Amino acid sequence: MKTAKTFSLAQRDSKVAQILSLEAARQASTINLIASENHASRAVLETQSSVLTDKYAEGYPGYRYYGGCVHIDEIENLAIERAQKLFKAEHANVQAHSGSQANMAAYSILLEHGDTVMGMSLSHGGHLTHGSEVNFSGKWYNFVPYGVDPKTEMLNYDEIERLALEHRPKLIIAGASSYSRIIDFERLRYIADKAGAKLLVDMAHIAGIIAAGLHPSPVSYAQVTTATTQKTLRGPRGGFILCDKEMASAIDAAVFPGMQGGPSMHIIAAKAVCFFEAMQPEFVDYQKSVLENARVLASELQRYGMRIVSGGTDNHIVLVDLSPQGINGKDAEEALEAAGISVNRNTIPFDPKPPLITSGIRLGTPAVTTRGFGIEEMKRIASLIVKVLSPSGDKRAQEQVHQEIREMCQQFPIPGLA
Ligand code: DSN
Repeated sequence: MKTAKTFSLAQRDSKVAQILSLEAARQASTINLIASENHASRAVLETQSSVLTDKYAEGYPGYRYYGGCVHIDEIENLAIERAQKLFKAEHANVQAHSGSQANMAAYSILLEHGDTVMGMSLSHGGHLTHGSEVNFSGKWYNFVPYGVDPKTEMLNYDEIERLALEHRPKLIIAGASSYSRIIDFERLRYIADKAGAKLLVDMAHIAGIIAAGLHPSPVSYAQVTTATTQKTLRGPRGGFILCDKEMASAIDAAVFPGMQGGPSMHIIAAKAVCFFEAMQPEFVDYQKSVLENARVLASELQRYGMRIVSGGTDNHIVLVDLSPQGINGKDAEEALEAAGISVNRNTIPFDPKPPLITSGIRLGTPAVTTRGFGIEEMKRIASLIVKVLSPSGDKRAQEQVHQEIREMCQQFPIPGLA
């Protein structure tokens, strides 16, 4: 039997190669304002497609159920050490395949099925795994949702405290997918302690901002912190968990063998690269620009008469209420997509419209900032969004905007693809 012949992707599977090149072209010519997305560096992309794809490594560094793990141990230890250093955590688990699985693992050691938990309502900005009834979290645990204040559209900590003292949850989970304000983790820990609950923080969206020291860190307040690496942290798609030493072995056992089998070592290696990149001084500059770009986008849209939920932003997210414009989130998402601007429809707090329609759109600045967009580009994007969503925003306007977007995109190539 001869050794398997080596083919490039294009030679081996032209169909997949063609779809990948179409997606690369789409990304290159589209302005990506999806708040949970980013453009990973070439180093991260390269690591993900490395030889580590081939390796099984059930277990943890120093005790594996497979031979040949010497370099695997080195890479996982590196990822762990870097995560611990970056977030000043006593312990890191870098094997969780995703943020949802990181949350599932954390719940599994903090809760029994049927226990009461408080989490931010999905319709107010929380995450699917924070108690949505269509998710395992809402099915297995008794979630009491908390939301934002109807007037300020910000978290009302007095109300959260009142609910916690009334319902006495075993756990409070904090963190959000479409909340644009600073989260007061110190206050939440105070509330959790007063109610006899533990605090779990899911910092997935803001992990990069926290790593850069531009948002308070939950790590010293939460008993367990979960996150993903692909959002503001700009790494591969995956999860990780931080906790104190005393919870380390329980968390590790909850991930493997509790929930997962073999770890994705190519992704763990890419997480190590991502943590390294996040330790560099330029990463702090990048996060400063992410925040500045979001503030400029929000204030420019306001200047054009759009309503920003909570009146502004402290992070990378800008949540726009389109009700005054008389357009729904679904139609806005589709019109912007046709003009080369990628966003997602999003419920706004107290939204009268269903989740597939919504009254709002969520915008985010991590991906465009990675491309090098600054204040001037954000002002231009705001004006183009307004043009597409205005009553005169017909197909012709969409095409004019698309042309401008293509030109802007050419000036700012995606670093990982360039
Ligand atoms: N669904 C993701 C988001 O877009 O925020 C979070 O997992």
